[in-house]
Amino acid sequence: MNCIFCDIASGEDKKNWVFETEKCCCFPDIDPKAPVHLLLIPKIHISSLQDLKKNNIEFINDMFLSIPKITEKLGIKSYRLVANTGKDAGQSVMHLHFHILGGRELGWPPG
Ligand code: DGP
Repeated sequence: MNCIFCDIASGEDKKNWVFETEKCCCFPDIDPKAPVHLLLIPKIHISSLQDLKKNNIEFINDMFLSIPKITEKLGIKSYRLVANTGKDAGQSVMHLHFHILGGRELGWPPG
């Protein structure tokens, strides 16, 4: 399967990574929408939140537990977590990812 985030998660080039565990990794978005714009992904292929199963939930647990560690490490006190799910919601990479956005005031509701 050809998946850009699986390629990244393989860890061949970790120089931009800001955080990792055995199950997930976090790195800057290539097209940042805020001063801080990170992507947090599982190290296995899960297409989207719609693809969550009991047998992959440990990856999601690990991702959620990583979030406060990442934001603390980067000194971000306010941030937004986004998981675009499906084409109409703006998901362009079909490998589950959380956007972590911060470093400026974020409007609500999002577009
Ligand atoms: P989404 O539209 O929610 O599926 O977000 C996908 C994000 O992934 C988008 O903000 C751009 C980012 N992205 C796509 N390809 C790459 C890549 O090769 N490296 C990095 N760092 N980010 C990427």
